[in-house]
Amino acid sequence: MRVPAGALWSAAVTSWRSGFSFAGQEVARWFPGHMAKGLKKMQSSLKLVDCIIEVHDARIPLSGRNPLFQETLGIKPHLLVLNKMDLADLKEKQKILGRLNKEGVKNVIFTNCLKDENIKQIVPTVTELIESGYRYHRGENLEYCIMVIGVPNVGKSSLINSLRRQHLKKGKASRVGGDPGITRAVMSKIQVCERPLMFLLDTPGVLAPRIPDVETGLKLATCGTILDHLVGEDIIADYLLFSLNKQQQFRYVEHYDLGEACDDIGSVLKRIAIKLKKIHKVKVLTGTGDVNVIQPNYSAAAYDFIRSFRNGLLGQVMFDTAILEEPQENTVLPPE
Ligand SMILES: Nc1nc2c(ncn2[C@@H]2O[C@H](COP(=O)(O)OP(=O)(O)OP(=O)(O)O)[C@@H](O)[C@H]2O)c(=O)[nH]1
Ligand SMILES: [Mg+2]
Repeated sequence: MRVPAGALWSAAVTSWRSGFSFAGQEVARWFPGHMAKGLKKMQSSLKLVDCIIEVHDARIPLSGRNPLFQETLGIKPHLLVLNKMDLADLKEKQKILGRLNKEGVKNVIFTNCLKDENIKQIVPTVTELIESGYRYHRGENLEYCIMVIGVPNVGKSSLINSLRRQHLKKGKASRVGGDPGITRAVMSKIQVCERPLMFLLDTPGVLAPRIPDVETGLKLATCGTILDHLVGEDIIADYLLFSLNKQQQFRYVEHYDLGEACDDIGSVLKRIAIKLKKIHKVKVLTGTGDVNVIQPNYSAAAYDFIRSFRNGLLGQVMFDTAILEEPQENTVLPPE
């Protein structure tokens, strides 16, 4: 389905695929079992910890968090940091906070660790949470120890580095990277603040061993929390295109100079490949022998499409809009 350039911004919602076909997708194989090991180690470090900061991606504020965190680590004060706010469409921020509040998540801060936005709110919030906790007995202990947890690649290590920049004017202490699985083990304590004296424990990203549905898995994958090849870049690219069109986020059209928005991933990748000169020779066997045919490199185009999105070049998005629109238990619906 194609939409002419002139009608781009007013494209009717009904013009797009109304749903994404998840047929043939298998969630289970996306999740490596070894993450249980990280969680065990985190549990055993828990006695050292005064508070937990859970970092999650602000583009999926209501989905994809690991329920095991709540079950196994839920006994400590908890702050949810929704990071990468620069990449998220936060028009419905109040609704998001309301939903989280209903789920019992009362302390939430939106951050951008690349630009240190809202980072200064973290230490005072955490200090207050710890000191107001009924278990809190300061005694002789003059330092706070906080564990940073979350699914892979959401910015846990970046948050630690950002706090150090803000409070200590110090450089990186924890390795950061664009792929999931950069932090491999629960690390030793890293100081992030002098007054109060605060240490953070970095941890490896841990995905839920079971996710509730394929769409949640695809949201996590599109945000870069699952290694791309486990899901398939073609599928991630298609889900991304579906989501961008559904949200009428058409920045990709301009970015790749496509002229018009389109809901068909094959055509979009073909045009991206040609635009970026990502083409390759493929041998085709014909009746008269082998012929070299020049073809668009769809994988290279999908790679660029996904990376550009993750680097914020294709605009801000909110993957959980549909969840926000679901009627709530206490919502009184108007009479028909
Ligand atoms: N746009 C944007 N990118 C961010 C932000 N915070 C972190 N990143 C990027 O996200 C990627 C992952 O950051 P990390 O800090 O390594 O994430 P992590 O959660 O420690 O990842 P693992 O150790 O693999 O679980 C890196 O490329 C960071 O530069 C942010 O606020 N905005
Ligand atoms: Mg890390």
